[in-house]
Amino acid sequence: MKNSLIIVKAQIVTLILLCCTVVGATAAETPIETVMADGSKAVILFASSPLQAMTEIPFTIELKSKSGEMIEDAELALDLTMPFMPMPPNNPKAVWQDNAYRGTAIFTMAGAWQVNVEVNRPGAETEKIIFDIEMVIMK
Ligand SMILES: [Cu+2]
Repeated sequence: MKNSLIIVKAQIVTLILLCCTVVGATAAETPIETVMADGSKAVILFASSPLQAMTEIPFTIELKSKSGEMIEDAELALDLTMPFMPMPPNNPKAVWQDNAYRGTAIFTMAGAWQVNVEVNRPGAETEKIIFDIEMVIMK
């Protein structure tokens, strides 16, 4: 009786582990952080991993103030480029919706990329932040 209980418990644990693995595999994301001028954190989260060229990749950007509050009133201007070569303009929109700035990016080449973001807030100077992307892979 005791043994069968242990077996059932082991099966439940295995099932939970399996579920977590499957969920983890489908929920692959690429988060990249950078720091704003006042030391607060900015995060861009791409909805896939690894990042693949010539693919529409939804992303969210979260900006926090130094006190930890979410910045919701910014206008963002994005410029996607590669650090080691000139690239044609690539300026996806990122609009505030459901607690984050949301948009869709397409990286037109494999390699290292940069997401340059101009943050414009009412009554504040424009701030420029850069997210460094180590690698976008070929499709
Ligand atoms: Cu390039």
